[in-house]
Amino acid sequence: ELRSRAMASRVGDPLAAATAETGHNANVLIVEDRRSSAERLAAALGQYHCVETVATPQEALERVKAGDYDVVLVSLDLDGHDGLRLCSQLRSLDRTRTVPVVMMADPHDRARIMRGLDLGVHDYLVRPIDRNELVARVRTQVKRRRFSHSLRESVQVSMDLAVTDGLTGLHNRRYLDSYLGGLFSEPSLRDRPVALLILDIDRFKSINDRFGHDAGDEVLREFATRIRAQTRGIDVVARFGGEEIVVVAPDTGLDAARQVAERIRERIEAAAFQVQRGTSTIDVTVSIGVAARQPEDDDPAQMLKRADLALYQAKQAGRNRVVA
Ligand code: GH3
Ligand code: MG
Ligand code: MG
Ligand code: MG
Repeated sequence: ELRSRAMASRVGDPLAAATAETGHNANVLIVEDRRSSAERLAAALGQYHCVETVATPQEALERVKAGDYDVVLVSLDLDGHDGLRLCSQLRSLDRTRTVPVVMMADPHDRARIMRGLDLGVHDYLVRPIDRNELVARVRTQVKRRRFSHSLRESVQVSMDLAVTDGLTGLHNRRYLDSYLGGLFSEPSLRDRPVALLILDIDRFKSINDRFGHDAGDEVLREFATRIRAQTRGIDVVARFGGEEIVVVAPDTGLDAARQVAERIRERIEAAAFQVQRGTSTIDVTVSIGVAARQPEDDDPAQMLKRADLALYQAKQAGRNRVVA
């Protein structure tokens, strides 16, 4: 057990506030079975963080489900285990999906690194791992995670039925409005970059007409699931209207948001939607409007308007595209 100090990680705590600023004093889990490598990583990060090391995916999952980690580093070269599978599990389990994951891989392993990024893994390090790069990348993930915590707490909305959409399980409009309001009214958040995506299924009325309203509902649920799989834990995904979904991405600029949107667009188009227990297969495409907060924005309305205009342009230009 390498964890030496019990770190306070709650927002409102002076230590946590300092951590949010510096990205230090975090809880880091290293999943690495090469002893010398694990020791080197722990020594480098141990100067700034509480570090624990485990050697197998099973142990890693147990720890992450039970504990409060800010970052998990996963070796893709575990003996007899699939590190990528662990990354995928960490990204998909409700209990763990908000924890940033960083892969560690050999340079010849580009293909698996790419697959990991596709799975939503946040970052990666190529061996031999440079000490400074290691520290910097971990710090970035810690800051991002702490920022999202403070975001949620300062906005003061809880996950309950009043703020959850019954069909998709996403946040509802009410949550979205409250969250967006917080981003603009909370002094500590006002200067942060924020991006917003509005996603609208193309020709959804004709899907309802051809396959029925229940099949349409199934498409909406799968649409929501695919969007969630392509976004980070800290992004807020909300049902905006009938078949429109909004993604709010904190600490994200316009270019990065455009890339996220393009990735989602591809994922919707790439595989047909199976509905009615696999008896119907429906090709679905989505149009996406993207906007980023601008310094002169006083409230969310302007940003929403720009995203909505971009969506309109995407529809006008022929659908199945991203406009930012
Ligand atoms: P486009 O966006 O490409 O312009 O065409 P569209 O056919 O998707 O047009 P529009 O966005 O105006 O229509 C959305 C349709 O979505 C209208 C409504 O019948 C349907 N819809 C809205 N909410 C639901 C829902 O909860 N379930 C189902 N099945 N359909 C819904
Ligand atoms: Mg619509
Ligand atoms: Mg519309
Ligand atoms: Mg539509």
